[in-house]
Amino acid sequence: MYRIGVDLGGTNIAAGLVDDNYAIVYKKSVPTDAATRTSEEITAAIADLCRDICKDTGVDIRALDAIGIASPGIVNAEKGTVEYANNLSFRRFPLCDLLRQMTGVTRVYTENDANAAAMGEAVVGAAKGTRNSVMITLGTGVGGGIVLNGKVYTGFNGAAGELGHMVIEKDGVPCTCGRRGCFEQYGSASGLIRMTKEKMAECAAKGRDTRLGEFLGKSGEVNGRTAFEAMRAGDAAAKEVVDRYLSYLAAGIGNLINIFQPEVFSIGGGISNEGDNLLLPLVPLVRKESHGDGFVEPPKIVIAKLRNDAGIIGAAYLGSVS
Ligand code: BMX
Ligand code: ZN
Repeated sequence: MYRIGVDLGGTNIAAGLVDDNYAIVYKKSVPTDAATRTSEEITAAIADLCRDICKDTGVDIRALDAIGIASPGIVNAEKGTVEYANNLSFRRFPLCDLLRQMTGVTRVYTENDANAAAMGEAVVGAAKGTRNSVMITLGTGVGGGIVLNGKVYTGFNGAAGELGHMVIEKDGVPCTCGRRGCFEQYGSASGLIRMTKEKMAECAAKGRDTRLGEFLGKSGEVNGRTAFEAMRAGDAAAKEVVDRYLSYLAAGIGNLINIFQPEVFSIGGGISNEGDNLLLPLVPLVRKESHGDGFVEPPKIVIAKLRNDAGIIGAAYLGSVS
């Protein structure tokens, strides 16, 4: 039996044909074109992608057990709607109903992207075998997913688990959500990029030498790797950026550990590609921020396992529990 899991992002729509063991047997992606497409057009693109995947693999679309979609924003899984996703201009959008009509597949489910990723990690990834886990994704934003007793915790209205929007710096940097000082503004790749640029400007103003400018991306832009790479090359200013970033990450993760004490706390998203370079300095900082450290067994803090596939696998899993 096959399901299709769809990871709907602001830039790309990635989808995979997933088997009973939650392995992706075939994967394909298309651009989202979020800026120029309406919600209906994006849904039609998802339907086309599902049809393409079935055609390429010789699977009859009507024989699919389910389609699951991981979407950014506030998702109401019960209603099958995306209530609000600013980067996709979805507003109270009946995504599942429309996709049912467009594909003829009756079992269509949706969940927040990071919630789905957390579920994917819990089923076959870094938190496999546990009942209680928390995941954050360090990408454009900070996504969050809480798995309690084997189920994603969504709150009574579907809007829970927005872990990126807890304030860790009162009156800090304005966030797209309307608050100030959200974890997302400090823990995301975008936050790290902002801190890197600030440090470069500070060095330029003070006439201080830094090698940060030598580690830009292909397009000549600062990216999430710039500070880490310059630090590894021995640059002191870059180390200050990474240390500052890690201290914010530790504060945010420490808050979450104090609330949830999950068996596994996993970290995904672009920045998690740093692997041990991120984890080894981060874990002791988090321990210092964790209540009762030294007296209780600490949660395992790990890099997420499924990489970019977590959303697809978690979305496909939605169909088997609903
Ligand atoms: C934002 C929020 C979350 C999402 C997170 C990660 C929207 C549209 N998105 O905090 O729902 O999980 O970003 O998103 O409100 P990413 O773009 O970093 O993957
Ligand atoms: Zn916010």
